[in-house]
Amino acid sequence: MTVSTRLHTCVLCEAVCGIVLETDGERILSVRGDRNDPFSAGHICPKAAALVDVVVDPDRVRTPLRRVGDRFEPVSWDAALGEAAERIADVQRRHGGSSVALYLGNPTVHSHGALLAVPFFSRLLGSRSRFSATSVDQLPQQLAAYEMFGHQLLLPVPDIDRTRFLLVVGANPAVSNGSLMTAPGVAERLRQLRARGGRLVVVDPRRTETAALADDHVAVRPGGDAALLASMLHVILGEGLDRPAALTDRATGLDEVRAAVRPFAPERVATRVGVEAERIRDLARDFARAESAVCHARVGACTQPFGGVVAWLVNVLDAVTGNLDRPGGAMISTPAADLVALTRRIGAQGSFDRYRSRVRGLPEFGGELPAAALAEEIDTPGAGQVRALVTFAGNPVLSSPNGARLERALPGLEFMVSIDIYRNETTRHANLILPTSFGPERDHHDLAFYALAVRNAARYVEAAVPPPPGVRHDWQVLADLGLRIHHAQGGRRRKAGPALLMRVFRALGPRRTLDLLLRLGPHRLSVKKLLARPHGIDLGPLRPGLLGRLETPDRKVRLAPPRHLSDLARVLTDLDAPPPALALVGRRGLRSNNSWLHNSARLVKGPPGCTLLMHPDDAIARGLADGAEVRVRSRAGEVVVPLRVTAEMAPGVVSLPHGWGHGRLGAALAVAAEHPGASVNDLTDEERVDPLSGTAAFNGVPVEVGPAP
Ligand SMILES: Nc1nc2c(c(=O)[nH]1)N[C@H]1C(S)=C(S)[C@@H](COP(=O)(O)OP(=O)(O)OC[C@H]3O[C@@H](n4cnc5c(=O)[nH]c(N)nc54)[C@H](O)[C@@H]3O)O[C@H]1N2
Ligand SMILES: Nc1nc2c(c(=O)[nH]1)N[C@H]1C(S)=C(S)[C@@H](COP(=O)(O)OP(=O)(O)OC[C@H]3O[C@@H](n4cnc5c(=O)[nH]c(N)nc54)[C@H](O)[C@@H]3O)O[C@H]1N2
Ligand code: SF4
Ligand SMILES: [Mo]
Repeated sequence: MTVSTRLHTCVLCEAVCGIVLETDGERILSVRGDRNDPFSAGHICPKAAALVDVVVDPDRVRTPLRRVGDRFEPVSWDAALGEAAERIADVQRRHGGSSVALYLGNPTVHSHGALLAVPFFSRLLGSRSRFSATSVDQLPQQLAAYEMFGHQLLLPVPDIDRTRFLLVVGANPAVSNGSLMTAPGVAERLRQLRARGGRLVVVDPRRTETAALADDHVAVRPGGDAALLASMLHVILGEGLDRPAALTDRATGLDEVRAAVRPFAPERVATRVGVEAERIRDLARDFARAESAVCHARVGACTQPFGGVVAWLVNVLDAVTGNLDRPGGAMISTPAADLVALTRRIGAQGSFDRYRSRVRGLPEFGGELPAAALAEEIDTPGAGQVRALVTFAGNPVLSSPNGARLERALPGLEFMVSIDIYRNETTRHANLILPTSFGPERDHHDLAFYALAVRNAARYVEAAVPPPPGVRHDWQVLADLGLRIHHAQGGRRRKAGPALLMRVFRALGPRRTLDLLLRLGPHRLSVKKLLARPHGIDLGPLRPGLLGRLETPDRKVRLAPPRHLSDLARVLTDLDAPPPALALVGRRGLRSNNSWLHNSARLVKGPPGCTLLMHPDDAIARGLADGAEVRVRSRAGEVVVPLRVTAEMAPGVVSLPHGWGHGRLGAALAVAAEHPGASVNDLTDEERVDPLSGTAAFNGVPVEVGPAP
């Protein structure tokens, strides 16, 4: 056996760690961090080893499968693609284009081939019923960027390597490894921030692993962030701590913001926020007076009832303190392939509320409807009902709010096709499963996450091992299925353009397409140039540039977008709402990746990952002991899970991770079935959304907890 080493990039999270794989040509034998990658410098996390496990997993789908009764049988690609296209076109003929829904899951963003193919695929499908993980994740941040900066991908990245004050709101980078902030080895970067005299403050109802690294932990009451940020702005603008000079001629709406935050005095919000007024005042003053400061908000800030307002106020806070678009504050990356320019060219700079979902009237964003509405669009009869579904790299049964309702709805579909590497809780409902290659089996350049990196960097790696025989790349499946659907629809003239572009893309392939984008990009790179520097290249620190790239009509930052501004009224009303006895929030585990790495034996071994965390006072009040099985109930449903009693939780708040709930009949995940856990999304409520953006409000769900029956 000849063993060689191949360089690759981990595709499991946003940190894009460079990795060195040992392979015998077919299999991967080991994974380690690439110390010569200038960006990740050898860092990896425990999940990286699971790359190997997925590649060789006996449960992986390696041939197209067709469901016959409760069983799945292998079929040829030709038969599978032909049948899928015919059935989709048939449903569309009978019920209209939007009767076929599309759901794109998180790993889509980790494959440049898929990212390039998806826009053409969507157009060829021709449906307004498009959904993705965006609306269970970062949508509020994209909406704020769209409204304030004119483009949904002008997402300011915290300059964590230079800032003097990092305020983390509803994020746990020590475990998640950073999100909308590509920062390999982020825990070390946070330690360095403190080592150079900077301050780290974490706002989270749980004393998280990140809070443990911080100077201060602010145990906010779930959903109290909007009031907290508004109050900080009240103090900063009221005490003249803002730096208006930084915004003169570059922003509009400061007076509206000033007026809007006036009712949010610290004394007024303290109860709702769960923090004393004096502490809010100090936090505001410290942030404003710091040499540089930046706020990093993520999932806990977005997936809650005020996610839209929070994302907006975060940008406002950075802006009025003079920290928007300057070193140590928030800036945009300058990636090798200019994603902002590319998306603008294809008309994808963003859009909001051009139409609404049929049943509940939730707003469209960027051509998509909120995932919280998917189940009701399937199970509510009437004109425009969704009758067929295409999923790509997603597991919405476990990842969307009230996944149990979605699960009940899926069997009612006339047809479902899933493009995925596993037969899991969602794809087991499909009539056809189309498998794809996986990370190390394809070339990789992180089109999406270099655009969100805390330092400009680039790396292009070639496939390290071949995909299993007969398995195709994700972009090939999207291209072939898209073109066959177009054919089955009768080759409509209206779609001649997208069909031609898809054929050109199919012929060029992602490598040559990307090469073009790199050559046109700001660093004038190419695949060849990147391959000559296989460990990746450093393109320097973030530079100011956001203000020069604004796409608002007047090229100014819109500090007070009307819809955000008026949504503050809801925050004000909420100040007096009584808290639920227990509010459920989410978390992530270091050895877990959303719903799909639990089939890796080495990641699931050890203590159970799916436990309910509860403060000792709450446990005593309910007579519950550490380790007991407890029943958690919400409006949507109930689950039974083991309890962990810990003072890291704020009283009144319990925490359960998502992505569990395996072992369901018909799924083929043998290891995961032995460590099933329960799905928190059988408790979360599809009716709870941030009404401004339509984003799922996973956090703050009222629950009752008692002994398991
Ligand atoms: N309660 C609660 N729910 C949440 C969250 C939360 O914090 N709390 N977080 C939300 C967030 S942030 C996200 S991003 C979503 C994720 O939600 P989803 O994207 O719907 O689900 P994942 O669990 O990421 O599932 C990814 C799927 O992609 C497949 N896959 C992996 N690699 C590939 C590939 O290369 N090609 C193809 N074709 N398939 C592949 C896997 O087998 C799996 O089926 O979950 C959300 N759900
Ligand atoms: N190990 C691991 N890493 C991952 C993932 C994974 O599943 N496992 N998933 C990846 C994905 S898809 C994403 S999007 C990122 C997410 O990355 P992060 O957002 O950094 O990760 P989370 O752990 O979801 O952090 C959310 C935090 O919000 C807190 N929270 C809940 N409700 C509230 C609230 O009302 N206010 C405040 N202030 N905080 C609240 C929770 O207690 C939690 O600590 O992680 C990525 N990285
Ligand atoms: S931090 Fe993220 S990118 Fe790095 S090894 Fe872990 S999962 Fe992979
Ligand atoms: Mo996510």
